Amino acid sequence: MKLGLGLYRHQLDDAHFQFAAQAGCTALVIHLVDYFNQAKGNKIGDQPTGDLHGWGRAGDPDRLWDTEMLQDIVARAKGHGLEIAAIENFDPAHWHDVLLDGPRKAEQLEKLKTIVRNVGAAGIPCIGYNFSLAGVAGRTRGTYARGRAEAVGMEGPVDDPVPAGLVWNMQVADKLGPGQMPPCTPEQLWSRLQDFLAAVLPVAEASGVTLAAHPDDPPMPTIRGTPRLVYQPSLYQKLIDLAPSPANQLEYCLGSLAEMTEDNLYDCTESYAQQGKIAYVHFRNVRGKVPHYKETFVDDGEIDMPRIVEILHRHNFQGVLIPDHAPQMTCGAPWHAGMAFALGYMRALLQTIAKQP
Ligand SMILES: [Mn+2]
Repeated sequence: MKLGLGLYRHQLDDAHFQFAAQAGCTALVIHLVDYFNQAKGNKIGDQPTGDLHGWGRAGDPDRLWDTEMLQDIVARAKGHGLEIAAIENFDPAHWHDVLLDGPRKAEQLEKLKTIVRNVGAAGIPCIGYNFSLAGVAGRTRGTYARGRAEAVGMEGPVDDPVPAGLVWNMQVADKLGPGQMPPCTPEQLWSRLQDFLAAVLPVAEASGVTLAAHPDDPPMPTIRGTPRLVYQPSLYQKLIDLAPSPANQLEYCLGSLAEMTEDNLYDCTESYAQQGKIAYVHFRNVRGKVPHYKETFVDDGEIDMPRIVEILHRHNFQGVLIPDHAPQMTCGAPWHAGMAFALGYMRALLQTIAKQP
């Protein structure tokens, strides 16, 4: 098992690479989507939360992530002893009609194939994605964590409709509205996922890239009137069975899974680890379940984290653990302190388990 850190687009610089290396990381998971671009209600410096207008403006639909740009990041990280283990999330600008089943779907599936080929050519082995219409939306921010540390949570369902032009919680049109996102049934959304996997998985396999699915965050059956796919742990099995392929993998978010209302997290982790389907792990902790939960410090939530590490170790999991989110610590560098605390805890667990047979 490797220790890694997730970095947002604006953090892909030497100072953040050095910070990761200093905390004992050997891997990074990087975001290339700029969630904070032109965003009024989305404060930079922590994970994006936004408001009912979403996060920021999506990227340039005609500018795909090219191999040269990716190789530059790989080389700069390597200079700090870090591998790029995965890219997290596609840009809604590149795949909104894949999610919506819209008129540019065929064109955008080709774009995704090009991106996957470029990622493989740069030697990056994984892309995490979240097949979702509303995206990560409907969460609140408050002094929820230990010592009144600022963290993210949910305080009841959020069913305000999604305005037209907002997809995956980012603005893909020049302005939002008039009107709303077209309606979609759960069956239609599963069918769209199947179309995506059928088109892109063969290219991923040929490119040496795995596609790793994040569960829904927050894991409600619906958010903002749109259906969700993986809002119970057992629904991950449906996603696995939908497209048998070694490249069809999971971005295993412990926090989101623990926020779900059914199934046993430890049994599910056994099952998915045993199947070899866990690409990498979002190693974070929570208290409560949807629609009322709070993110916590990694040692302070309801998940028995050492037990999770023991299960992964027993199934010879070789991938990366990253903190995902951490509460902001009260000091001059709230994000850094929160991450350093999580990484120190994780490093201790990994050193301890490495001594087990
Ligand atoms: Mn996550």
